[in-house]
Amino acid sequence: MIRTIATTPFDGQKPGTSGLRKKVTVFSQPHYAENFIQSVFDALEGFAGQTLVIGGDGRFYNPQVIQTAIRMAAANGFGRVMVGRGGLLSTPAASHLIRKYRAFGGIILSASHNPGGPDGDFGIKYNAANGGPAPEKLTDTIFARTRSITQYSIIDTPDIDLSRTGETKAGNMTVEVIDPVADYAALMQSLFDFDAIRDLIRSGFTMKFDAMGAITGPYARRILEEMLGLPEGTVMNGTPLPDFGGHHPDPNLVHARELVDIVMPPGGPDFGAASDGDGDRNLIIGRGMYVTPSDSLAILAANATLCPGYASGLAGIARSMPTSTAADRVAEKLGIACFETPTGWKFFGNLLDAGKATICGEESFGTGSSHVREKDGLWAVLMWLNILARRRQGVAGIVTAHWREYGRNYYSRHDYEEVDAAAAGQLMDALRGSLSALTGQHGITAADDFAYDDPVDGSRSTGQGIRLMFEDGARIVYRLSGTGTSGATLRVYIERYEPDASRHATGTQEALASLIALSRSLAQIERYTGRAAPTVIT
Ligand code: VG1
Ligand code: CO
Repeated sequence: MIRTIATTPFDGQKPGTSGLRKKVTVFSQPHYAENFIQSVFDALEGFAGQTLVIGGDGRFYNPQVIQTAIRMAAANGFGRVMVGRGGLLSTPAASHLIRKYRAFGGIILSASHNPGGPDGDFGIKYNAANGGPAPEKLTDTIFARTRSITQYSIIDTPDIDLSRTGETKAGNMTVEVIDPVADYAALMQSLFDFDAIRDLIRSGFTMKFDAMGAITGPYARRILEEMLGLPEGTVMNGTPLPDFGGHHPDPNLVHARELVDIVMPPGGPDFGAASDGDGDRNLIIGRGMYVTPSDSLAILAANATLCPGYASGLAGIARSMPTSTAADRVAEKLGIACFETPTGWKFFGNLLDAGKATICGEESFGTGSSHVREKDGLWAVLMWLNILARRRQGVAGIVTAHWREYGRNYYSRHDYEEVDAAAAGQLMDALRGSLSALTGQHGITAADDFAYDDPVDGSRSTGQGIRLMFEDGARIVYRLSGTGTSGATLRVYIERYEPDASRHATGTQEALASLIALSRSLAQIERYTGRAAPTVIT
């Protein structure tokens, strides 16, 4: 039944910040997905007879690649695959399953927050036995393999029926179709005080959760509506659709407009949240209050002991380099370590495995903890609910009290999307070349190209973003996105610390105005990209 198919390498199968992401039109070329999956298997050792978890965010082309991945896992000698019913698994749920059932690893089919549909994006990422994204060493091996691949193995078998839970066979391999939500929901119940949240809801608390037509619909309906008792309709856009219903499933103020318009005005619900295509990001808003992801990380860390799963305290906090330093102040007060890693969740894995960090976060709407090895959208929502239930204070009250205690880190990210890739590269090169000249000007006390030395395995990652650090603690960071699929996206991260509570009510863009102007002129953004302003501001 095993067939060996001759193939030739494709250019550009280099995994980015989070797996390989390309247009569906690229992925659906004959042998394209097969080449990448075989390269993943070729880069691994010792999986014969072991378990592989497979699932995806339900986007267009998911059903086809799920079947291919199952057939190839069987041909390559895995003993069992666990697949979410309908081929569905959120990224954090897949991470949990790998850990809980001691799988060898997992394949997650997703391009996360990137748009879906026939003209949208598709993606494949591999997660290792710890449940986390493949570390750079492994993604480098996978990439090298994609450049020399000559054949792949696949079994000849009809499509597996993934519509019902239960066991069947694909060749000699067992295929177990599981409820995608059950194990994850049980994990959430073990971490958070569901009784306290139910009491809060009975007291009249109201919320909306926007699944954005993507994977978290079934998870949110089960947990928020069925288990916690929020009324039906709390979950909006709750059915995973191949094109996400036309949504760009990126939970920020721009793309989650529908939710923001419901929650922000007076008279809106008490709380609003959203998650992205694959369920690992979160947006948190309260009536009249948007919580920046960097603040959310700091607030969750400061209040963690209110949640049963974290009652004994945190070992440490980790944040990606561009994330604001709000969490650092919390770590300092708690007397625990704070780690600064490059962008991408793969860098948190070692810290979590070694027990050095308990809570991690990125400015890009990602927060998570040691419960899995991915960021986790619904986890963050439930942690906020647990904190709201215990503090009996609104979101705005909690955020402003946090600023009063720790000071406020005004923070914004400006994205210049789909700019010319060569021009973006030149802009970064020019900045890199001017680092020493910039030091000493405009109050810049240090400027570098961020490099990270992993404190656990000693590996070094270079070229992770250009940092300009100012004497008053402000920062401007520049980096190019590693998840886009057309042209380049320049991300500019701007941060300023304001300790004085009487100055905490300024609008973010206004508070950062002079730094924003400087971020544009120093990098000569308009000259290189032709753009006078960013396309997305968060
Ligand atoms: C972006 C974010 C990064 C995040 C990554 C994957 O990467 O900036 O913080 O880890 O997306 O998230 P980049 O390289 O485009 O800046 V997800 O939800 O897309 O898996
Ligand atoms: Co995502």
